[in-house]
Amino acid sequence: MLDTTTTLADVLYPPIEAHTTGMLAVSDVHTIAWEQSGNPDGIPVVVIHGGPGGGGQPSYRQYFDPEAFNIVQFDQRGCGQSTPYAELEGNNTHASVSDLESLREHLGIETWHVFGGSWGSTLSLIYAQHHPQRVRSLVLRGIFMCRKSELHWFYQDGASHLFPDAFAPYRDHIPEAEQADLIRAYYARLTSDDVETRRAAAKEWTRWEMATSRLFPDPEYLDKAEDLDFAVAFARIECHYFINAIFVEEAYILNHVDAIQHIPTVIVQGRYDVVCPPRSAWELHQAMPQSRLVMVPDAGHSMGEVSIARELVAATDALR
Ligand code: STX
Repeated sequence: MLDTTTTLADVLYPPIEAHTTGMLAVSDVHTIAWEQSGNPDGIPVVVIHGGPGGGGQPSYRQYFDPEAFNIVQFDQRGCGQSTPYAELEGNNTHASVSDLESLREHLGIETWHVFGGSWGSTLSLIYAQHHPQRVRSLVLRGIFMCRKSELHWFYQDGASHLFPDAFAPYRDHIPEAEQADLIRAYYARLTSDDVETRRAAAKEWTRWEMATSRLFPDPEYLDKAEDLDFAVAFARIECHYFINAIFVEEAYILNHVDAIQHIPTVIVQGRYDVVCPPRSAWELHQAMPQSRLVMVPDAGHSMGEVSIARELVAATDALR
């Protein structure tokens, strides 16, 4: 039965502060912001945020027992507190994999658990495929392998059938002549020299994603799109990665799954996730028969949904 009385606070650990923060220069251009919270001597876990371009959040700390874990978070290139803001140069999947290694070494961590949802699942998987010996386990949510079919589903024709009302302003921001390839049309605007053009496009792009992230859309969540500082980085970086097919071959993750077969993996997937529909989680699980797939019957895409959060906490508790 649908549980409407349990709140997020009931299933998460209490809010905590970071005990250490820093900035790490990772290239001539980019510096990434990082933090540690929880127990400095605890079991290391790194949180890989979504988007790309979404940035870390204080609430992500609450998915881990703070007595047990040394919780590491960082903002990927160009977003959150990382600098320069919304920069696309030198911003790609391979750079993010390399940044994870730079940060791990900087913090003196040998191996860590890797926790990521949505784009965070994409990057977690590709990181593990490049550095399997560094990954103790994977806890993944809302699987996104960023194949053409997944991008077409969400940004062009698919999710639009379920959320036609939210899709209309996203589509109609683009003149009809360009609507056949919305990612391309948005890319042109998000990389325009005109700041107002960039901001207007970022707002519509981000609204579409926020409006569709939960089984029961949350108006507070939609406000994220009104925060144009967030939206510009989020939309620009996402669109840049997608127009470049995340800088890897099509179906890279499935084609390289053998490298990570030995890594204990839990997949938490919302049944009604329309941003990253369950087919990808299912295909990953089929390709990794030893993974555990938890299909959450009453949730969409967001880790802020109670039943998703409950399963994520159960998964990290089991690592202690
Ligand atoms: N992008 C999905 C994704 O990674 C296709 C994502 N969607 N929303 C987010 O991430 C935030 C929660 C980081 C805003």
